[in-house]
Amino acid sequence: MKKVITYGTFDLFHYGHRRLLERAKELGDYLIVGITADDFDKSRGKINVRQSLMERVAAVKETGLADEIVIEEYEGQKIDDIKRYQVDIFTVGSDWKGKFDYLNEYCKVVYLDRTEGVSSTEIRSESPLKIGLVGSAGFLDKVVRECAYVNDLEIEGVYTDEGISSALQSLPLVTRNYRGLLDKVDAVYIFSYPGLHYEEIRTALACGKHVLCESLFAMTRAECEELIHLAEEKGLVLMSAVKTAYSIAYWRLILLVKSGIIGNVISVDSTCTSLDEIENGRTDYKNSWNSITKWGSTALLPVFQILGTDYKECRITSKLLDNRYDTFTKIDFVYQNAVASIKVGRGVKSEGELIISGTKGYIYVPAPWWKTDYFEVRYENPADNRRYFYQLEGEGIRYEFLSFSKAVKKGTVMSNINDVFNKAVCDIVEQFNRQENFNRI
Ligand code: C2G
Repeated sequence: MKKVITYGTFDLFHYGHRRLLERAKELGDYLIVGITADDFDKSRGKINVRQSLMERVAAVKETGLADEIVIEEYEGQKIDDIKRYQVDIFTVGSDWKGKFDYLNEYCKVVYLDRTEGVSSTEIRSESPLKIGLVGSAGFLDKVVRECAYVNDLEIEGVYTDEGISSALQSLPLVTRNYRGLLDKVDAVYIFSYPGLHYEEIRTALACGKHVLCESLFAMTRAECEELIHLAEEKGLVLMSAVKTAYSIAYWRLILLVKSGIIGNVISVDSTCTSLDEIENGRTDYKNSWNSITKWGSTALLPVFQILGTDYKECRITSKLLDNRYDTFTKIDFVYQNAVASIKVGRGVKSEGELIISGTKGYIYVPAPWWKTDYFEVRYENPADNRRYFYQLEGEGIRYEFLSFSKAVKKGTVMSNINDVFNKAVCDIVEQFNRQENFNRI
């Protein structure tokens, strides 16, 4: 019996895939199809896969062409499979010509002509989500570059009153007229100063546009709840853009903690600092970010996602430049069975690490933890320590936009950040602004 093996993602199964499998089948008597696992695709840069592994397996199964299906999970698995299943022929489309010649050492390698005129990427991009960028040009320049990796969205324009870079200049629409931008797009990404978010979100939702907004939605819990309710009422997606939440390493860390790998969590300590110039020399929220608004959401992410938001006590201590601009803030939380502490600062430099302490061990994430691709699970016996590494491209921005575009397409907010978190962050900023539970140093 002549055994043939081929591999693929097979996302949004189409006739190019079918033709490949049909011709692969004709090469022998028994066809094994290897389908890539989600993580394996992500690790090799295929982040836009729309369907789950099980959906893709079902699509291949329905063809009736595969005698056996295996899941491809790691680099080099092809050699293991060829040996394990005693394969005679490895085949793949001609777009891979030359890439698998090394397999000639183990079996015959056949490249089959790729079917022109169809691809999963083209199918995904058939109705791209049109996005408008709002706010600070410097960061938005990075966003334009990151969005190039996300198939099914297009950046239609930018609304900013700052000088803009060539990347932004090349967009179809560059305007100082917010409504003018909203008329051209399906959704907006807001990275303006925090004091502008509430109005910009409310206007966008009122115009029927989905919103991805950096950090916090509003300066008070009530305003945040009003925006969330408005989005629900209009069937729109309002999503928080704390890019750390979309990085694979961070998300795997949260899942490991919840699995009990370090026992019960007793303490979460996170630090985020950056020595920055005060924008425009002004300290009001409509012209600059202070420490609590720039770093608060990120630093609070592991605290609220691990320990929740039902803390019993919260103590805010800040070093203030004027009545509102904090150059450094420390917040201490007391929960029923745990404590937490965050330190954020735009005028102070510290070690930006995250430490999650548990009854069996602890997790250590080195600085800058908020864009890490690596963390350690450490125990009393160092021999038991485990290290985790997950490739992170672009600090998580492209994964954040991918999650946003998927949420809009599916009409459900599948964000890694829920509204309980969003409200709790606004609540903390409100307490800071009212100087409630507050110390000044
Ligand atoms: N294919 C094709 N014609 C198309 C699209 C895809 O012949 N229009 C072939 C590809 O060459 C591949 C198979 O169909 O052999 C599956 O394609 P994809 O799902 O895009 O996955 P890909 O990553 O290209 O698969 O490690 C090997 C790779 O996994 C090959």
